[in-house]
Amino acid sequence: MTLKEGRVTNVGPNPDHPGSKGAFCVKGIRALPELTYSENRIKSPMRRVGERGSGNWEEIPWDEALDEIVDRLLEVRAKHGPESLVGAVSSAFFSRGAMVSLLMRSLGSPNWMMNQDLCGGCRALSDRIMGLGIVGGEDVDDTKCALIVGRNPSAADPVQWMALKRAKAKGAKIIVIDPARTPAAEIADIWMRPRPGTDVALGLALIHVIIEENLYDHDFVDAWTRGFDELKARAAEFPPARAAELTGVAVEDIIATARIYADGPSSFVSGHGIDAFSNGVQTFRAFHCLVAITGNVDRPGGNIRVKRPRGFRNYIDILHDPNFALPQEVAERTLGADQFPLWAGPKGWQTSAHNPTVLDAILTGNPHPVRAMYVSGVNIAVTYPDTQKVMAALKSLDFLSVASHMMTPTSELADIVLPKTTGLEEEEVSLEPSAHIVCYTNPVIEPQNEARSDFDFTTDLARRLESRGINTRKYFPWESKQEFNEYLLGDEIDWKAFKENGWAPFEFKLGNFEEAGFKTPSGKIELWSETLNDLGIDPLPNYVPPRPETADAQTREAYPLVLITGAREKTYHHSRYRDQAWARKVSPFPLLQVHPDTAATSGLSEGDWVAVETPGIDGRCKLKVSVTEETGPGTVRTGMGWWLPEAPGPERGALDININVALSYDGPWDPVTGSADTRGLPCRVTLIPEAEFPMRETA
Ligand SMILES: Nc1nc2c(c(=O)[nH]1)N[C@H]1C(S)=C(S)[C@@H](COP(=O)(O)OP(=O)(O)OC[C@H]3O[C@@H](n4cnc5c(=O)[nH]c(N)nc54)[C@H](O)[C@@H]3O)O[C@H]1N2
Ligand SMILES: Nc1nc2c(c(=O)[nH]1)N[C@H]1C(S)=C(S)[C@@H](COP(=O)(O)OP(=O)(O)OC[C@H]3O[C@@H](n4cnc5c(=O)[nH]c(N)nc54)[C@H](O)[C@@H]3O)O[C@H]1N2
Ligand SMILES: [Mo]
Repeated sequence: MTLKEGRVTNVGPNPDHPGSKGAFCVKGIRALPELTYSENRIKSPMRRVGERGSGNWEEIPWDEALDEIVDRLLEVRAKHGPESLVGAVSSAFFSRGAMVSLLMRSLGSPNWMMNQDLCGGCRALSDRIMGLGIVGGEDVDDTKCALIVGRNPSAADPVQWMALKRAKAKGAKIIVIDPARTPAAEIADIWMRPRPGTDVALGLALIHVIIEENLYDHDFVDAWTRGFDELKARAAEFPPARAAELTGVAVEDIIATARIYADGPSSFVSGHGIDAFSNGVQTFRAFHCLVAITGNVDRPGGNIRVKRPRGFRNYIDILHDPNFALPQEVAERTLGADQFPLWAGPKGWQTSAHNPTVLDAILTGNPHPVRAMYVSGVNIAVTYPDTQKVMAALKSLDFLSVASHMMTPTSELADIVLPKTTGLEEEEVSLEPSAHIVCYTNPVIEPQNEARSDFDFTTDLARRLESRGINTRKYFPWESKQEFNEYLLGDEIDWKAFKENGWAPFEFKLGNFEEAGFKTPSGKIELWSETLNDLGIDPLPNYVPPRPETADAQTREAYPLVLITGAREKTYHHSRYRDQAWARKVSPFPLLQVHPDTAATSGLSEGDWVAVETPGIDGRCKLKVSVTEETGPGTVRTGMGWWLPEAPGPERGALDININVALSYDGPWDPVTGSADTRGLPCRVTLIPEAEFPMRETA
């Protein structure tokens, strides 16, 4: 950061940083300072005046805003019980996640939503069920083979992308599995283009070849895994020829990949493309079994188990710590815990709720009323599927408060809005698993206007609740953010040196399985999962045909194409930065990628405005056609997060150009995570008349 007279004038990369090694994201360099000094930032707490969503606000002091939130939450609680309160946040990877959950617990509610069912939840649960502990630990720098599955690192992760290019330059093989020809596919030695949602068959076929050709790591399998014979039997059902048929990939590519990958050391680089769909956990299980049987666990060039400094706690640990727990019988009533116990509730991954179950409870009062919501750091009116339903749910609440940087389609529906500090204005501690360091975010400037940090105002709310006779101390024992951060950091790292450097390395060992163990019933990596078996779920990775293939003939005819959503754009972070002129100049329109052959057969041309629809939901999303070979024939691909800050509220375009308008959140759901499909869906694309165009041509 370059500062002049207390103002950030420049943000640049840091080649000395052991995590980034000088790689940077344009959003960090450009969008973050622009957001911080933006005229569009929420300057002060605000109270709605007039109808919900009418866009009329009055600025009020913090004291008044927080007192009103406390009053209103307690009112709803008195009338409908503690469980009628729900929190919403993006995840528990940042302090705000823990804050939202702890606030709800203070009030006696186990219910809080996060968007990980739409993000990395299937990967995390597969990893956890098998006892691997490798999420985020790809050792790309030392690898001989990077197997990139459903990941587009050039757009989504510049640090990883630079590492992959370095590895390639040093002679590592790059293998990509992606229906789209991404920049990673362009530099790949082998690129396989499966039909969306079929990857599990590929994973099982790779295992098949590796076992058949005796290329697996016998010692590792014998010492540290359980269920190899069962996995072998399952993989035997997936010879390359069958997988080729199921996925559309060439037999030779499967065999060549298996041999290169088994040679290793190999690193499995996974992404969102095989996550967040109704067979996401089993898909990840297949690839995680591949990692395990080849011994690529916790060895250089493979997938490293997450290490941490002595005593270090992350935000999720707090949520699982008995000191911060709700009584068992209350925790068990988390919405969705009965159906998805490994996801929601006390035994669940992050203890959060199942979002679609919460939305239904809001709208129907079943299994009990949910009447008030506290939202911080998530824009659910854009980023959850079924935007109409989400907005109807938000509109129906008795009380909604939203903390954010800017007004969004979510905060437009609030009763109280709180202004949030940006990353330039607040302190944060985080673990960087792939670099084995803890990172420090230094608050380089004072908060603009009235902005405050999540820790600060949530703790303030907790103290106000305490003065009303509610014991929140148990959940909020820290007096300051610094005290909280020191609590997280543990005893190995010297706080002072850590703050000065901006990061701290720590001692760690590789391959210390004896000492570290595997957190499964058997204490080994479970290729065959006892945990899943006990829940009546297939204990082995299984193939489930994707939605377009299981649809009935009528649906197939009406929805002849396959839709992928979520392709990341360098300029935007989900729904963020949509008001920034530079970003809109680079990426002015919500695009739908269409292959030239599909364009020809469907009568579509470059620049056409179209409506995209999927079965089981009324909404239509308007997108602009981009004819490109980046996507395959029959598969159309789009991004996510589109809305227009300048459009009329409260929707601001979120019912028009946001792909989630055209997606259902009602299932089918992954049996473990409850994830709904956001890709691999049957869809239809129709031209729309000029009168319905959602935006002017010159943005
Ligand atoms: N610039 C930018 N960077 C971001 C974000 C952002 O919004 N903007 N968001 C961040 C977040 S939270 C996330 S979760 C990550 C997501 O980033 P990634 O993990 O890279 O995920 P996506 O871009 O959704 O998809 C990756 C690839 O999966 C492919 N894919 C789609 N369906 C399938 C399939 O069935 N099989 C296979 N094998 N591949 C498939 C897509 O074509 C795409 O190329 O990005 C992070 N980085
Ligand atoms: N169809 C479809 N839907 C998807 C996806 C997809 O691929 N396809 N991707 C999914 C994925 S992977 C993800 S991660 C989600 C992302 O979903 P969201 O997390 O909702 O996405 P963002 O746009 O990043 O919204 C974050 C909001 O929080 C505010 N904010 C940022 N930092 C803070 C903070 O520190 N405190 C507070 N209080 N507010 C803050 C921002 O101003 C912004 O309004 O979307 C999911 N939705
Ligand atoms: Mo995500």
